[in-house]
This record gives sequence, structure tokens and C-alpha cells, in this order.
Amino acid sequence: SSKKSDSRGALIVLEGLDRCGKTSQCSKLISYLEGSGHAVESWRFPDRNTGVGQMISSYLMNESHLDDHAIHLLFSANRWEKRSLMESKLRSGTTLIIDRYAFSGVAFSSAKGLDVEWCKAPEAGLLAPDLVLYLDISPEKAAERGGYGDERYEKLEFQQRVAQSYRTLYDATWKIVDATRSMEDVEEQLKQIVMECVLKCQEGKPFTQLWQ
Ligand code: NYM
Repeated sequence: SSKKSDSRGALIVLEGLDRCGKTSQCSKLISYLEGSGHAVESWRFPDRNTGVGQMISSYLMNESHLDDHAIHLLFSANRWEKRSLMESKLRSGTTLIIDRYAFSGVAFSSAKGLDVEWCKAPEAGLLAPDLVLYLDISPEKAAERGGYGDERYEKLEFQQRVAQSYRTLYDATWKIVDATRSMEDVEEQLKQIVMECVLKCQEGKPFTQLWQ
């Protein structure tokens, strides 16, 4: 039927402060979806494996210094270089669970003082997620979780500004999940929301694009 040919994978993004538990929850979602017979891949941004990704990685590890605007554009370019692969995966029926996306790009760069609209501009035209899951935790509680690493941005004061920036990006379509609850509780909640989205995309849901 025509319905079946529109069937596609879901683009699902997890966002949140550093140490909010996103990465663990992404891998739990992958096992869950695989276990229920769905084609699924785990992605993350920045993708440090590309040439652009290596520049980003050395910046984050404080091995290089870049103008705030320049690094912002590299983060965005890193998403653009994956855009066509992303679309073909989704069209072929694979669901993508993505650890950070354009919202991280805007939240982190605008927390440095860059203009929000300027930050959004290079992201316009990327595929819009079918679902954004925000793992909500205060910067103070996140900091208590075994402490931050040595990478750039992993400081309480900066994370407080990032939390503020994320708040200006929320819209009604985001699912805000209380990330201070137990790993199991968070996992249960995410599973339900994610499965609903996967099934909706399977029935055929048109693609939309970010910020246009
Ligand atoms: N980050 C991530 C940005 O500043 N802009 C972006 O566009 C993205 C995707 O990179 N502190 C920041 C957020 C993180 C850091 O991410 C590295 P991770 O998830 O720790 O590898």
C-alpha cells in the first residue's frame, strides 16, 4: 500500500546537561528497540570520527583554541556532513537514537554569549527530530554525579548558563523527563515515549526540517 512505502525509521534525540545520564539511556534504548525487532543505530554528536570531528575533539580537549563562532560552525558542519546518510538510514527504516544534536549546538554556544538566532541559522535545513527527550537535572545535581571530566564546558558555572539556554529552546513537542529519578524509572519512561514515536514513523510521517 502507499502507506507502507512511506514507512521510515524515527529520528530520536536525547538532550541535556553534561552528566545527565543521556549516554547510558541511549544504549538502554538501543537494546530495548533491538530486542523488540526494530532496526536501530546509535549516533552521537559531535561525531569525532570525521575530519571536522577531530578538530572539534581537539578543541574540547583543550589541545587547540578556536574563536567561539568558528567552533560553533564546525559543530554545525559536523551535523551537515552526516545529513544525507541520516536521511537514507531513516528512509530505509532504521531508527536513529542520537546523543545530542542541534539543540546542544545552540545551548552551548549561546551560553558563551553568542546570539541565539545567529546560532540557529546554520542548523536550518537539518532534519528535524521526530522526538526530543530532555533529561532534566539541575547543574548542581549533575555536578554531584561523580564530578565532571577535564573537557571544556564541564564546569558548574558554565553548565548553569547552558541550563538557562536550553530553557529558551524548549517547545511543546519536547518530552521533559526527570533525570534525578532512578536509572530504571527514567528508562521505563523513555521506552514508552520512544516506542510510540517509532510506531508513528513506521506508519509514515513526513520529514520536517529544523528552523525554517
Ligand atoms: N557540544 C556538543 C557543543 O558545544 N555543541 C554541539 O553542537 C554539540 C553536539 O560538546 N559538553 C558540547 C557538549 C559537550 C561536548 O559532547 C561534547 P559529548 O556528548 O560529551 O561527547
